[in-house]
Amino acid sequence: MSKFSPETATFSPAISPKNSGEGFVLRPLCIADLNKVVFFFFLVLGQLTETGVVSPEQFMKSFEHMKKSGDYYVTVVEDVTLGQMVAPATLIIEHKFIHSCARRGRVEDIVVSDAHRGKQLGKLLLSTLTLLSKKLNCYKITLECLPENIGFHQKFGYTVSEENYMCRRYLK
Ligand code: 16G
Repeated sequence: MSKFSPETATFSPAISPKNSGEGFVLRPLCIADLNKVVFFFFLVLGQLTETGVVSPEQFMKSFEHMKKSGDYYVTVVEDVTLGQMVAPATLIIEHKFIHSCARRGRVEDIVVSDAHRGKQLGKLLLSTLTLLSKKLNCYKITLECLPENIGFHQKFGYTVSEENYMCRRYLK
């Protein structure tokens, strides 16, 4: 098994996807979470943005769609003692025609529950998904963040792009 080499960020104490720290497990979101801990998934996402009200049927439909596509790596850190998801993040693989039909990675919806900050969980998620995008042969990986989070992402090799992020919102 190859060693976890995040390339840029350093961990102190050392943690990795296989050993995420005492009482924490990093894993994909799975269907069993619907009945178990998905409530906490939305609770934490609510610390990033508006989640809206999501019924179990809506959750299942989106989950199945993402799973079937094979391009969504919805990842969570679970506090196994509490049985709560405390940090979700998603890597999405976009398929292109350019660059010889290349793939582009996007990191989305990464957030660590405020009660669990300072445990390197955000670092672990971002390192893991960034490394995964490389293993999946993405030619680049991008993310959007607030100005105050630029410094954090730079530690993982991300740079501020010359291109501007433009957005037209349909919902607030
Ligand atoms: C941040 C997130 C983005 C998320 C958005 C939600 C990261 C790196 N960036 O930009 O993924 O979708 O916030 O905000 O996690 P919104 O609801 O205003 O779109």
